[in-house]
Amino acid sequence: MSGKRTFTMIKPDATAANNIGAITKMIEEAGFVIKASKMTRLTPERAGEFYAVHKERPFYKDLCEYMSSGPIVAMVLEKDNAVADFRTLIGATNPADAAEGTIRKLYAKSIEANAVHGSDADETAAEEAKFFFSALELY
Ligand code: IDP
Ligand code: MG
Repeated sequence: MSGKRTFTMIKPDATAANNIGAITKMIEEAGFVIKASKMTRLTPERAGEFYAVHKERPFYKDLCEYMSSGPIVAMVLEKDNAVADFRTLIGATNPADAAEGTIRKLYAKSIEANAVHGSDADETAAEEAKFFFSALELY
């Protein structure tokens, strides 16, 4: 049984391009309810902690620098089948491979600066939500 929540960030390329509203509108129109939302900024160290699963990858250092280059908007989203449906809404990691009409196809700049994060499983969604929000905020 798939869970009802996922976690996303609107990434620095999309906040810099003034696309917070457009992306949030797509998320809401796709049926997701925003349960928590916070505009904030990561240090390179904190970005490294968030993406620790990728620490052996060649793009890790660049990714941490990019993710700390400007503000992000962290959100917890609710919908049936949230994780999988959100991955469908955002499209492939590389915008060149993303399906027409997806958030990354419309707004991503590159494989790295790809507009949005989406959790890959229910368990990681819960961990990522806790990375940004207190228990009181995750009602
Ligand atoms: P995902 O965000 O679609 O789940 P992951 O493989 O988990 O993709 O990678 C995490 C993030 O790392 C991506 O969203 C992207 O910002 C960056 N990234 C992934 N692969 C590459 C790459 O080959 N070059 C540069 N950055 C990458
Ligand atoms: Mg991922």
